[in-house]
Amino acid sequence: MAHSSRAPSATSPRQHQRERLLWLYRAMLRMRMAEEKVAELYPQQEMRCPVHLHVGQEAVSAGVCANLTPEDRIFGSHRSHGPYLAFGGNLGAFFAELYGKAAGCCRGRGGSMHLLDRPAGYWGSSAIVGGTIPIAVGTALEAVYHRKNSVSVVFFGDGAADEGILYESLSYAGLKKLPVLFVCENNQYATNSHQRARQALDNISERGPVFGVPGVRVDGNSVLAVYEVARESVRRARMSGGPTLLECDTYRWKGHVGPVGDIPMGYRTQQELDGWVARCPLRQFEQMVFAEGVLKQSDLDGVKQGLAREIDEAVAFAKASPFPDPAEMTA
Ligand SMILES: Cc1ncc(C[n+]2csc(CCOP(=O)(O)OP(=O)(O)O)c2C)c(N)n1
Ligand SMILES: [Mg+2]
Repeated sequence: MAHSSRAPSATSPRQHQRERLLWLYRAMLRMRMAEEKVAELYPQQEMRCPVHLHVGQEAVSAGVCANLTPEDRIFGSHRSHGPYLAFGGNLGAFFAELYGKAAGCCRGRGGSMHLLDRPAGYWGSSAIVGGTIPIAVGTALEAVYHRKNSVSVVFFGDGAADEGILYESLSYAGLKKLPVLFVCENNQYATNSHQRARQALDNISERGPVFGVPGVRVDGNSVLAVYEVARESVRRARMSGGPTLLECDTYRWKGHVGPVGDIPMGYRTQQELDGWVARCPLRQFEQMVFAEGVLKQSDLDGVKQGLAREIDEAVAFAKASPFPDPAEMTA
């Protein structure tokens, strides 16, 4: 848990619960608002990298990352803003990277699909589907070898479950009982292709146990459900109990790539999208905390106002920042 704090240091269980809930809400809203800002500004054509937005999928990154510490290592994919923004990612470095500026987390050379910021716990992302999965396993092996208390967490899509590298990685991690958390964000689609058109069975989580890796399937739109299963998995990994494969059912609201929706393309229906929008992870969370009386509207409004300021400042910083010096092209 990084962006605003480490684990809450509250005194009473209720206070502890309140701080935890506020952290989860802030993490989800930070992703949602930052990506909505990307979508708003993208048509200005100043961000020149492709963007794969994960609006609708925020509960996965938030619920998992709430269990991590700065010693852990996070890896992402082409749809990679979530874990960066949920954990240690700096908003100024994030926007500057999307604008290709020298102040970006990769000095403007990576763009949206190649975020990397080790001080922020983000050890890399890649446009090669499944590409970071074996790297996460390698870093977990290194952690064991050097007796570090680090867990490696890799986020990937259901499309990466079409790649052989996932199974090689599960096999080795299961054999060596490595501290890895494999997090599959199953949003049902790989570009425009439904999981049913690509895989005989809807059973990604069940593919872990054949390699000695426990598999858990969870409602990926419930931040608390994700938080609970990730907590147990991370705890086990830290105690040398080995890896876990989490399959989180969720849904992307925007098109595969770019800032807008894609229903007119015809590969999915408005009705299907509407069904998932009704299960918005943020809205579900708000309904739950109000019903239980743990947080009030004013608590959440305060978070929202603070983030709006933070995002505006980050965008202004990114726009005003210089481009990298061409003389450093090969540095
Ligand atoms: C090895 C490889 N094969 C194909 C592609 C083209 N490609 C880019 S994104 C994508 C779909 C990935 O789907 P999924 O893993 O489910 O992630 P999502 O986009 O749904 O988050 C594909 C096939 C690629 N980048 N790398
Ligand atoms: Mg997918």
